[in-house]
Amino acid sequence: MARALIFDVDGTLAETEEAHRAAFNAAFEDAGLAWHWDRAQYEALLKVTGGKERIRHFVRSTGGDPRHAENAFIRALHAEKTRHYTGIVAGGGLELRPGVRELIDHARKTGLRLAISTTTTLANVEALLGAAFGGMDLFEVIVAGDMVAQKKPAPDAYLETLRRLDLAPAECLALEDSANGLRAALAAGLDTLVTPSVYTAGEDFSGARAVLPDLGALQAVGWDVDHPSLQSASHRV
Ligand code: XBP
Ligand code: MG
Repeated sequence: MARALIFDVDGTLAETEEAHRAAFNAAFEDAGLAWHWDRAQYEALLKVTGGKERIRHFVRSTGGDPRHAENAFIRALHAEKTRHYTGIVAGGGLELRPGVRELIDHARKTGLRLAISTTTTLANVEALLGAAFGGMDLFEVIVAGDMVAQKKPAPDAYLETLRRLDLAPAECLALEDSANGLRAALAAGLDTLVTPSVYTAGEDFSGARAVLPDLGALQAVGWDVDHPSLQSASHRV
């Protein structure tokens, strides 16, 4: 029986990655770099989680200037990217995915605890939750970005979330959109419900408890996150 829901952010709460891509490209332009990530390139780069890690991977895999792979350079460039991204989100540039608000309302009414486990920067979570819910208070635990040693697909963020909730994996359900996120949640011992997003639709979600087009589909089972019918293959997209 689930006692807490642990949400991923990017791709799960909202389709954020086009805003991230725009923010990366704006930061590159500001810095006078002749880099521009198009959708196809970004889809491949998303396999590397974390914006700073993604930039470093891009520089190294394209044989770029080694100075562009140094920590201080990447940190400064990524801070500009975060400034652009939070500006887009605070300006109302994103909407929650279908069913997200309703599931969170349902959780509050039924006493299910709420947490966030994400590789994105904490300021990005703050901007999104601020725009969508007026603040971060609904979520009693938020583990984000560099708060853990290793980003997804490592289980660190989920393990830290469980530690802070003081709950066992069997008492929680993870909500994810990507194979990297699913691997992280499974490695932490969590049942995981996947709602694929625009960039992750073709990924392998083996091991997920269910794969649904979006969280609105949970309405069909009365928002019962423990409902056995969710295990049915007919729920796969
Ligand atoms: C999301 C990410 C993040 C964002 C960018 O993965 O990998 O890196 O793309 O955010 P998940 P930052 O949904 O699995 O958490 O630039 O702040 O890292
Ligand atoms: Mg995600």
